[in-house]
Amino acid sequence: MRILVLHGPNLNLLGSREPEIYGSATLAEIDAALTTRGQALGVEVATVQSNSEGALVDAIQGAQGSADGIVINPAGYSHTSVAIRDALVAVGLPAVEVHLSNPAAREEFRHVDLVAGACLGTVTGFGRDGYLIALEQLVARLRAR
Ligand code: CA2
Repeated sequence: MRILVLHGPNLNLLGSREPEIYGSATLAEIDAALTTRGQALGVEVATVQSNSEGALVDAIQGAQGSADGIVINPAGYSHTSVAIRDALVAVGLPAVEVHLSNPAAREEFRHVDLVAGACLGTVTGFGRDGYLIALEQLVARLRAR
């Protein structure tokens, strides 16, 4: 089983700024933890970060035929991107959305999430652990199919 993990814009900055909101783990540390958890679960994990909406859409389209499911933190695009939502619906792969912080407890513009409805579920507010929860839940649901 292969899982694609997608990180959206600015998440490459993790660990350098705003640790009180996003935690102190770097993206490389999160990716390493996902790879290790993937090995324990017996699944292959591939990770991609992009600051570009189009590149994220391309990666979602490219997952068709090469991955069984998607974990995605669309970051700021969560609140604006019809294109990412449409891509997830178009490929039809099961996806789980993750947010390090809890957008519902933050500014009002973060309360709108255009991507959530294209996902099986969303994990918010648990920092780095949210990615691991999302991976475990996605794998469990794929195995139950
Ligand atoms: O909580 C999350 O995971 C978010 O997806 C993070 C996005 C934000 O726009 C969403 O509302 C919630 C922002 C990612 C920016 O990441 C940074 C990391 C370090 C320093 C500055 C930004």
